[in-house]
Amino acid sequence: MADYQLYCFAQSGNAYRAALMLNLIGADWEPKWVDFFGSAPQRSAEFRETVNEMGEAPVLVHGAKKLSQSGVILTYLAKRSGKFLPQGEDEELESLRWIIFDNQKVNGFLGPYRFLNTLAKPAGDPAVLAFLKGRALNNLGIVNTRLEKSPFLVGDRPTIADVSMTGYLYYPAEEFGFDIAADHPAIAAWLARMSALPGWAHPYDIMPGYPFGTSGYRNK
Ligand SMILES: N[C@@H](CCC(=O)N[C@@H](CS)C(=O)NCC(=O)O)C(=O)O
Repeated sequence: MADYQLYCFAQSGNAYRAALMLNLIGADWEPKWVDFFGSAPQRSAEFRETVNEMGEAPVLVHGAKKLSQSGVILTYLAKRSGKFLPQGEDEELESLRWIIFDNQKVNGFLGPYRFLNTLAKPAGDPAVLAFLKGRALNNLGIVNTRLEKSPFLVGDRPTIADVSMTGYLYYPAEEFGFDIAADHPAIAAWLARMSALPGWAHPYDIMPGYPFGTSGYRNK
């Protein structure tokens, strides 16, 4: 058995943060596919009792530990590996600040928007979609402005704040109906810097669930 198991699925940008981090630190890990849109185990009483009481993916299993919330998982892996770890109190607080902003207001809006736009049957209410898109674009603009000033969110080197922020940003533009990278040049340049890191991989290549409805991978 691998050192780490990750409950995840290919369409989840929330889970991608954890999968990407495991890859970037060179961890020995294996995915446990959550058939989120099919049998939906995350909704079962058993999942909530034995895996995650919050009924969410990702969940990282490491020995007897089960961790949920991608920000917690990233913090744990950074502390264990010493990689992508913010250094000192100022950096720690700054990194946490961007992780919370990301979870709530960047990928926190993009994820539900993409779900209602592409995956939900029937698609979401147009007024809800317009609200989520407006919020997401406003907040992507804030991230873009930040990345015009520094190569990574917390300065000159990548930290877990950057890993978190990648969440949904590598998924194809057609899944959103707008092109985040084309519309935000500083985000595009930062995404290129992140994808040049050793161990980087696309969500569809490292988490099962591609194509939609299967437990496969894109390039395997
Ligand atoms: N803030 C959480 C978000 C996790 C999350 O919402 N995951 C989705 C899958 S992409 C989920 O499991 N949703 C189930 C639900 O909200 O009931 C994190 O970063 O881990």
